[in-house]
Amino acid sequence: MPTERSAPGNDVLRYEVVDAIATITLDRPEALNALTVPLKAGLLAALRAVARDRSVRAVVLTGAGRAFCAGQDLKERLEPDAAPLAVEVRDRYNPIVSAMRALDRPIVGAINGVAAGAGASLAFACDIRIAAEGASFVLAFGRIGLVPDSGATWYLPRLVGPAKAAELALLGDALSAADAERFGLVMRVVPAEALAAEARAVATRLAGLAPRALALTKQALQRSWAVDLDAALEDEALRQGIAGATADHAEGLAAFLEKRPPRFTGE
Ligand code: T3D
Repeated sequence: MPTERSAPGNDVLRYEVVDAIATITLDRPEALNALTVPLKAGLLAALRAVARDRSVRAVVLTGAGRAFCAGQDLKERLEPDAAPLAVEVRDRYNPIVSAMRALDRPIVGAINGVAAGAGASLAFACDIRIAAEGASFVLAFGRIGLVPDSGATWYLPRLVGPAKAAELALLGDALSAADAERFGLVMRVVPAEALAAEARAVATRLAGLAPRALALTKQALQRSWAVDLDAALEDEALRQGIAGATADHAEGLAAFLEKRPPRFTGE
């Protein structure tokens, strides 16, 4: 059972790979997993480790303790050597969101508690979210005179629609897990004690599917947001040509005809 920590010298993030599933845990529970420079570096390193490790077929992103992530660590921000805000966002937040989007494996967000500020943005950038009953999403940026960042203005309208996104972004009210499920932001809400198992079960299902088809599907869904229908139709045709040429497609067909579960290899 291989287990490793991701970023050398980083004690605020856990990275474990077990049975084709990488679990990334933000691990500063005393500060609600608020994002410091080392935590952001660790998260990016973990995502890059997944990108390199073809044995990983799905990722679970979660937080230690009672919160998922409280966004930027506001105490660190007051330190004299803190980078200017635009630089911090451009150089340390945006690469994480880009890496999550570019990763050709699905990311399941196990939202174990409050996801605030950039912590909410990280949750939005996951491909699927499952929430604990007490979890919530708070676009806390406005409360401290900032604007939503780390992809929140891009993801949120697409996930919950423009009206709800405007309400959440402008007022900064907390969206409960139950309401998040009602708006389709989370796939399922479960008791806190069931969250890890539930997220792992979804990740295990994903890990059993054809990796190439999943990667192509993730890309196609994201690309669809930027193109018109004609372009999306052509994009689907191209991707189907690629998927159709894989050994996994042949295996899927054979398994169907032989009435047995498929064994996908990623070939
Ligand atoms: O670099 C840049 O700044 C640009 C990027 C910006 C991206 C952003 O994320 S901006 C938004 C930053 N985040 C916030 O504004 C959220 C701040 N936190 C809160 O509003 C609340 O803590 C929560 C709604 C998340 C949870 O409330 P509650 O009542 O459950 O917990 P609490 O008592 O407020 O917090 C518990 C502890 O965590 C507390 O520490 P203490 O007093 O027990 O030692 C609190 O200070 C700490 N904590 C919570 N959030 C942060 C934090 N410490 C540092 N930074 C935080 N963001």
